[in-house]
Amino acid sequence: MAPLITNIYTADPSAHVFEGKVYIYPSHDRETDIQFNDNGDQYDMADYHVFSTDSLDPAGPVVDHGVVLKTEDIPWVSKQLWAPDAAYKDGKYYLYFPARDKDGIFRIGVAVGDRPEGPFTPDPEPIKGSYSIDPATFVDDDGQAYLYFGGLWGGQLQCYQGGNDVFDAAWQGPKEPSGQGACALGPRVAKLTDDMRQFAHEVREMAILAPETGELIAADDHDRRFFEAAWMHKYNGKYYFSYSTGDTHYLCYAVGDSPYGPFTYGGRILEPVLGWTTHHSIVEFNGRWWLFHHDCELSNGVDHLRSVKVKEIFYDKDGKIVTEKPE
Ligand code: FUB
Repeated sequence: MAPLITNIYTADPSAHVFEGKVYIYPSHDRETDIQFNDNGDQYDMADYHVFSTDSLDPAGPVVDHGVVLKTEDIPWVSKQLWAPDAAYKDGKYYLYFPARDKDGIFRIGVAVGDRPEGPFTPDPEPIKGSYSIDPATFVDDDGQAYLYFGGLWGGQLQCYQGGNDVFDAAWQGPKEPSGQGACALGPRVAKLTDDMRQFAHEVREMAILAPETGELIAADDHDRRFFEAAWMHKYNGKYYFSYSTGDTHYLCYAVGDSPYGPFTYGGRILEPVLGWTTHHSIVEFNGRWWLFHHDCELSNGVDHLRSVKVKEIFYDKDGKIVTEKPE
């Protein structure tokens, strides 16, 4: 399958339908001479572009709306503009993005615009109480917005085992809980305030349960435990939380009855692609469901030079996500 965007390297695509078009909010990968490591330092992105298209079948053409936000414009940021997402509410568009603050700690910021393609003006401070990476927004049918986030290793989620306000620097780097009896760390969620710019309550950890036991997925279960790349969508009244398993390179999903969970592991959406990371979004467009993701084919396998792709996905009669159209 050919990349959807080829004029620049792009990754972590968050797709939304706004004004009848598909808008894509990706990371903008760039070449760097930073040494590769498992902390992800080589993912040294410095701005965001927004893309849009009218058509996914056939895919494109895709319009690049240019730079909509950059590091220099955000007072609290030092570096690493990682995977963003966007939301619409009451006539405004909101761009959520993770980045390291001046102390090297990942926080989540918000920037506001009048149009889906920006430009976006950042708030001067990150969202109070935010931490880690990969924000994903979800606006439920009743208009309530939620922000999901979290990522292990370079994403620093494992540094908050003592609570939302306690950053334990000793856990920095490619580390996570492990061993007999240890449960995987859960992704995080908070409702957003009506103005979409703050958390409406203390951040909560979500539960992803193994279907065979009803217990939390084990920390050592790297084929199924949450690593990063949170995404939420709703199908037939159920909440589908999807994510990457990181070092085992799968995209998986889990299903629940509430936006807070608990969620029960449901299966894989995408097998490993070329490149270390895998990250996605799922959106309905013209009555069909689409998986946006990335791989490193265009850069011949350079992990931090990725390209966005899209493919159709389906549901079987039990609501399981499948990649082939059911009979
Ligand atoms: O793009 C930088 C990081 O790589 C993202 O935040 C992760 O999800 C992974 O794709």
